[in-house]
Amino acid sequence: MDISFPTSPTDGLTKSVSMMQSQFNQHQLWCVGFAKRLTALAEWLEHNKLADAAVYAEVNRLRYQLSSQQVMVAVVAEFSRGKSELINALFFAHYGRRILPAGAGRTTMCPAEMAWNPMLPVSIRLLPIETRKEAGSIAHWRVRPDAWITFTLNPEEPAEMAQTLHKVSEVQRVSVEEATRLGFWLPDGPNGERHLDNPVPDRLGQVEVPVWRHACINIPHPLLQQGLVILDTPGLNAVGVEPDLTMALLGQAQATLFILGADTGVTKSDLDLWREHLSHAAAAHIPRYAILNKIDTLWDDLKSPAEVTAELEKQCIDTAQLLSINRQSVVAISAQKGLVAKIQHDPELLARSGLLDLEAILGGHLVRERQSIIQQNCLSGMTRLQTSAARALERRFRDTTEQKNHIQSTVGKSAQTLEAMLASMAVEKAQVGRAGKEFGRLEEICLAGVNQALSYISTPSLKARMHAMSKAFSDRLLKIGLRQSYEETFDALQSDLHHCEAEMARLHSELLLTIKNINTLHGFAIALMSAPKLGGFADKLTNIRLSYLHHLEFTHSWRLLSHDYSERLVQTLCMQIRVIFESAHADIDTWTHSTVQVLETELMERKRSLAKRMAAVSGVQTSSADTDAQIAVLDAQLEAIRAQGRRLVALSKEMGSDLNAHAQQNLGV
Ligand SMILES: Nc1nc2c(ncn2[C@@H]2O[C@H](COP(=O)(O)OP(=O)(O)OP(=O)(O)O)[C@@H](O)[C@H]2O)c(=O)[nH]1
Ligand SMILES: [Mg+2]
Repeated sequence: MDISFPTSPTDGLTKSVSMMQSQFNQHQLWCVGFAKRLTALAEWLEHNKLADAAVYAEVNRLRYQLSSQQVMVAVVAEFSRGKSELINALFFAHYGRRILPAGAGRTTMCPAEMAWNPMLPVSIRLLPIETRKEAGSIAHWRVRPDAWITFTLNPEEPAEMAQTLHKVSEVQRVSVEEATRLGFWLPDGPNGERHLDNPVPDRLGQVEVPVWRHACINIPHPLLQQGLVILDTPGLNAVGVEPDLTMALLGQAQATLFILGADTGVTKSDLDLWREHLSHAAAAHIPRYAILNKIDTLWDDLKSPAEVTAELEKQCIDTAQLLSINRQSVVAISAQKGLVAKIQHDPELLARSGLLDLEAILGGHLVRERQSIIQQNCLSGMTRLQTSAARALERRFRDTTEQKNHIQSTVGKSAQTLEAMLASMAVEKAQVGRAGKEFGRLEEICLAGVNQALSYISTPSLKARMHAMSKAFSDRLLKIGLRQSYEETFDALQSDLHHCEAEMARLHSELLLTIKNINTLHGFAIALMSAPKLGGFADKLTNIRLSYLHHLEFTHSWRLLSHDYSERLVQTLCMQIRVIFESAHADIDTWTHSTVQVLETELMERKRSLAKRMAAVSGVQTSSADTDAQIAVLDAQLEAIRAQGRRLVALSKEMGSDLNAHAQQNLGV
């Protein structure tokens, strides 16, 4: 993959590869190495006829995982703390100027995601604010390209590009009625008092609202190219902030940077924001860094450097204490000086800005995060591939050995004996036929059990639960009892997952017992995969449950009085729950598919082996020279299978996993 910087007018700086990029590059190397080994394994499986449709599907899934894993970093803060400036300094200094608008007062008016998708033009896509009048969360609008307005960007013309990106700051004046329809005006309190968070109308009774609801900036950058997605957010305490943004996007982020001003310290509104969006249990699972920005405001020529450093350190310690995080998670920087230093190629100022420390932390974190996601997913997929290949090799080895034993047993046998052998094989054939029927029944049991398990997490059941919750959000006057409905729905969802897993475990025990009988009675060696575990999905559900809880607290309940707000909130919530249930469904489908495939392959291979043995006995020449030749061919085949086994062991080691000892022993390697 090409990881050079995009061409820009300040190429000098772009050549000084930052620490963050070099860490990402290391990870990229790891991914490339892993992808190469995956290709080697896939080719080897194909060459040795060990690949079937399930193997191809698994290989493609792993390739997709390697290429598409995104890591989202959300930059969150009150307005004017320097979020956009920090993004400029971290990612866009090589354009030689400020690219995202950053200025005093409220600047960024809509959440802006920066990512790189080579299939799309370099552009900014904007979702008009009017879409808030219609139902649908941002996730819903994402798949409606016609609703977005696209402006192309020219990376060769940074000034022009910056001007187009100013759109994220655009505002318009609308009547209070229109602002209410758009969700920027909260209803009056029960006694007619105006809500304090509402904007102040001008002389014409109009208020300012953003022009755009969401921005997606598609821009080439080495880090974005490698799956990093940066989310710039408007000051979060604003009225009308999308629940989609706060919940879904922050929930998706793998790291959050919470920006504070060293000039102001941690203010009450910073603390409110932290408590509301970032301190709850679900958010605490995501690495959070507090970035003490604008440290240049503490640089004071009248103080000694030691005094300035001590003052800064005290601020970092205080910040860590106030936010209840480690001191190591607080990073002091000056985004603005970092940007200037990069543009003016001033290494001293760059070091003083603290930006390099932040890049190092961020790079290291992202690499670890991305690598762990990939390792978890890819290594387990790789193990599945190796296990299925080993199983196929074992089967071949067993059949060839049996064939050889049969031929050896024909040596010097009379015609009557050979006939008797054929007769016994005919009996075996009938037996295999009967086993085939049992396999059919086994498949039926399997599919019926799976259907039963899936009924707990199926779309109709989920829809009914979601409907009940949506109703609770929209119906209740002053939302009394909403919390109870919310808890009840989540309890029910957890119990659905639990019942589904329990049914799969029951099915697994039943199948295991039947398979054991078939193995003993008909001489098969079928191995059943362990039942799918849904604990990971239950954990995700718990995280979602926790992350929305604070919306239901009394202090926030006034927001829920706005019908549009609560509708968007519940839509986002439902969408996240649906994703979990669909993933659980997909896992069970994969398990079912593989189980049925194992049964069918076992039966087919057994029939094939029996046919070969019958052919060998019927065509046997009593001359020992012919028998010797047949045995020599089979010996060569056995050696070839052993060699394949050794190669598989070696490939597994290269992949960082070991083929299980049982398979190695069976293959004699
Ligand atoms: N002195 C100093 N000023 C900074 C620094 N970082 C940002 N600023 C200034 O602070 C102001 C606000 O910066 P922005 O990047 O627009 O802040 P923001 O958090 O994105 O604000 P919103 O978009 O309104 O939510 C701008 O004038 C920046 O130039 C810094 O490190 N030092
Ligand atoms: Mg901004």
